Amino acid sequence: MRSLWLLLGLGLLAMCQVQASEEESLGDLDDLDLSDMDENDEEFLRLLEDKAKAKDVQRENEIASQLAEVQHNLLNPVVEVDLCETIPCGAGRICQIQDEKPECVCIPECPEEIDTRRHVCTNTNETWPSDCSVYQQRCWCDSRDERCANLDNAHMHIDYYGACHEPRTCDGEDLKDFPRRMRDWLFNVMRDLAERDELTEHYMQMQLEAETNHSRRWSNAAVWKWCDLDGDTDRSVSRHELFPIRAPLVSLEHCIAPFLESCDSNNDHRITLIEWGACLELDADDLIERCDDVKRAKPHMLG
Ligand SMILES: [Ca+2]
Ligand SMILES: [Ca+2]
Repeated sequence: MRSLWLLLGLGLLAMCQVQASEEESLGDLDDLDLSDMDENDEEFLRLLEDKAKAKDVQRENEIASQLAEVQHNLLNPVVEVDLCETIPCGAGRICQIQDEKPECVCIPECPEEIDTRRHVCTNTNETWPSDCSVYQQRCWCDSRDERCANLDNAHMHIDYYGACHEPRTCDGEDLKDFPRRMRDWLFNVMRDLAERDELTEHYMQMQLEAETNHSRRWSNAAVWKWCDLDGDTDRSVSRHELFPIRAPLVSLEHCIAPFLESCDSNNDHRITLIEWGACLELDADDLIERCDDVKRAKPHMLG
């Protein structure tokens, strides 16, 4: 392969040389004022020849140094390494090269959000224009940047999507009916994902089972969602792991927050599969822990 490139390089150089020497000889002829010259003046011809020789040597040297460069580049290819690729930065931070070292810095600018649906409400009950702006603010406070509005913001997190609003109370009847609605919702989400071919083979099977076996209809969807929420696969869902289900729904479903609170029946900030099933009013015997760990190990395979 290298020799092929070398040949190509040589070919290109040879073409340049021919073109350059053609231009030069034309230039030399143009420069000559033959009217004052004696054609037999040997001294003149010798000078002309010397000049031509000197030019040839100069060109030869130029070509030799260009060739040496081509050869050097072929033997020592410059591999560009993106140092930032190896550094994962948390939310609100991006990687920048500083003094030739990759470093995570606070994201300098967040996209301007006009859509009010992108607004977020934080646990401090403040409305921010976007999740990006919350993470950026947290980063500034964390790194004692002067743009930090309040040092407490270093611990701020998104409570739910949408502007902050007065919490609507979830009264007895709504909360009583909520497990049934939640089961329905989980089943429909799983069915949608299956139709869009966005489940792993393992969960596809569980979905098919839920469609065909009535006793598995709710329990398979419940097990799937519980496995899905358990991001670190420690077989319990922490409050933090509830974020993907809680944050988008709080504005729409005023009962979701009290419902999820109620799931952690022993109040240890973690929801086991048994607790999850009980809170969805499912029979414990129907709940079999069937998480697809292959999905966890190779998340990129899922596209
Ligand atoms: Ca977990
Ligand atoms: Ca618990």
